[in-house]
Amino acid sequence: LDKKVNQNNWEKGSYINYKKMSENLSIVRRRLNNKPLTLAEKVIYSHLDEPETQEIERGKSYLKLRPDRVACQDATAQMAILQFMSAGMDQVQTPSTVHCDHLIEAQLGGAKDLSRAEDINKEVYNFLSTACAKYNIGFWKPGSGIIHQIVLENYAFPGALLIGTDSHTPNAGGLGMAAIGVGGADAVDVMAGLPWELKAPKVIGVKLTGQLSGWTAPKDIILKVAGILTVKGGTGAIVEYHGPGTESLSCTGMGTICNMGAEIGATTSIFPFNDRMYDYLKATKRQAIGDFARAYSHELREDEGAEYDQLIEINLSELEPHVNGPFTPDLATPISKLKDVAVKEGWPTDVKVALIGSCTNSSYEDMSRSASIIQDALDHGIKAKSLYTVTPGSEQIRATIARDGQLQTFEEFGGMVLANACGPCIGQWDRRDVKKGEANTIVSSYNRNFTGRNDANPATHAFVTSPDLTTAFAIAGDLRFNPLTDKLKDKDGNEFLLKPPTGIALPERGYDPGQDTYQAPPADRSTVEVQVAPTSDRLQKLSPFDAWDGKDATDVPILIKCQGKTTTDHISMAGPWLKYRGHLDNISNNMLIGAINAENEKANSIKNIFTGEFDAVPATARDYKARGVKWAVVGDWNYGEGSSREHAALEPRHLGGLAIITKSFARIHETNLKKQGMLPLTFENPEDYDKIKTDDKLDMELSNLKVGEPLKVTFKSTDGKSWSTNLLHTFNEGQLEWFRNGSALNTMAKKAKE
Ligand code: MIC
Ligand code: SF4
Repeated sequence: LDKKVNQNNWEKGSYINYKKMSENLSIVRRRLNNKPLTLAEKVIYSHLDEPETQEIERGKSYLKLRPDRVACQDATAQMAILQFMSAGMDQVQTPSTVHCDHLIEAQLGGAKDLSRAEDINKEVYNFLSTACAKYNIGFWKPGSGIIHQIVLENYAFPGALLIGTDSHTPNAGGLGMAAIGVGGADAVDVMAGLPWELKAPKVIGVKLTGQLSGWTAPKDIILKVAGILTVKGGTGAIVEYHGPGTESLSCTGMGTICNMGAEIGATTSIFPFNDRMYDYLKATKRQAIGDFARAYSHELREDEGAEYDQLIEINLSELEPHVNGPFTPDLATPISKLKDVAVKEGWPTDVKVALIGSCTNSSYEDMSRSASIIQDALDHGIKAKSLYTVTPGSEQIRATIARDGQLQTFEEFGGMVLANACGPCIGQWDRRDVKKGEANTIVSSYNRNFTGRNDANPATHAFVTSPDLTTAFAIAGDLRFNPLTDKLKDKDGNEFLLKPPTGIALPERGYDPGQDTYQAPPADRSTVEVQVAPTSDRLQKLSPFDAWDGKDATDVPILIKCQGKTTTDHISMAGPWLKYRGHLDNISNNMLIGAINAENEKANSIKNIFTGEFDAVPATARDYKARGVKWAVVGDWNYGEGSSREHAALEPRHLGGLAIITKSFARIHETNLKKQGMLPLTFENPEDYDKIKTDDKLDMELSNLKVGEPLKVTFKSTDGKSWSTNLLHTFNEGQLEWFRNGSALNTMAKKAKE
């Protein structure tokens, strides 16, 4: 393990440290009396900052870790880098990359959309590219592809620990890496050389037996798991796949499964190192890494007898294709039941648009399987009934399918090949085929389907499934279609059954790298200037938040009591708002505009307790702020589900919020709130949620806020009555400092001065 093997082909001198990892593991093993370990534990514990002294208890201890890398995408990198700049360092302390993928809107197709985006986002791209050059960060230009594909193709390696400012960072688990989604402030810590903190995850085992065949794809494994565990079932846990069934999955297929583990709230998902990963490393010009991983392979899988906190078994030979949705990714329906369920539920059955690609499903295998289904349809003289779009995951995939013919097949079918970017997945979609408010159905191979996400139309019923089924729906144009049993009519009216998809995992002639889209940091970085114009409406330098005044809080109004699902898309919508991701004050105008007010069941309409008038959420918050009144939000289960965007925490902080009180939180959002000096609190008795009236005011004994102890609060109603209850929190001592100092960043600055 003494060899010097580079982490990737782009950076010199960032070596894979299996030796250190193995030494750390021996220390931990000794301390845990040689208890058999899961793979997830091995990867995490081998990255401990202080393996000798760190307390280690699954689900309890806060671990201080040393990630190997950091990856950021353009929509979250802006805020991360703005925060890093305030740390005053001259370069990042951990190898980092930035990827331009979220800001490209789908309108006319790949090349045109890309050049339009380059024009519209010029200021932001300039900022990111100069900041990367200045601080020694690898920069992937717009057009290079989606962060998670670029990471899998270039940076992921077995046994590594990566944090990324995007919730689907776990995609790299397909290459045996623990890749974890975080908010920008967490990334800043690691870029600044501080250890990164994570509550020691529990481990959910998913044992795969049997083998996939026919219409069933890797995606169906995670669609099924999402149905079992639900959107909050993975919270605080790493999902670890194992068993003989893992051997038959392609590396990119395993990536798909790990990617969508974000939808069940899992910290990350991971597969053991196997030959399929080796083949993928080799195909992506990293055979030396594959060989090195083979030398360390005994630590790249679970120990015999390792124990899981929960175990799920799936027999792949019996697994049916699934379709999940609408509006939530855990509503799983097997294809054999879909027709009945759709009719019973009254879902629109016309499939208006079918979209394949995204970070979840845009591998060479995905593309060739879909192309094989389409070829079958074309051979029968029929084309797409639905609109059909393709987002290749990377420039390398695009160039390879252009060379190998799949791209032409998509176009012949009537498909539109969009830029190598997120596009419609994040609402960067100039959709024109239906009017706002019109109920309709779209099907995609993406991972998320929250209300209004793709096209900002709350009446759109979005379903997620494999690219194979998405393509089959495009051919039939109908959600009731089951390609396993239902016949189609060819151009002469003769019936035929589509052949099950076929496709190869890795291109036989190797990948075509396509255009060069990488910008390495220059040798001389000292003269690079990073520019943020004071007049910009897209970028704004940050000013530090105020520290806590040391007093208990009294008469805190409830800005909004949110009803039902409140995802990060409800708290800080993406799509049209992505353009303000670098400007805190401007983006704050979208704060909670999608959340449903429990008082009137409306979005973006809340009562101002001072004026009695109903107004928009951001406007009301700004009014309270102007009056010097701090406010709280009340929420339901799994508040902040979805994205890693820290804007969902920065905005309430910026507009004068103090506490967010919910039945439970999604992990990344809870940490984001703490980092920005907010108080994420949960009900000791979830039923308390029902007792709260929207015009109640709260008193909170903040001076009694202590680690591991509940916080006493009193709710006072307008009729003079009051009741007290306990709220729980997960702050540790260091995190309480963030609250007291006003934010984690203030704490870092304070420490730097000491
Ligand atoms: C998403 O899929 O919701 C996003 C857009 O990729 C987000 C990141 C963001 O909001 O910028 C995520 O998943 O973290
Ligand atoms: Fe982009 Fe969609 Fe993947 Fe998020 S889920 S990174 S928006 S492709």
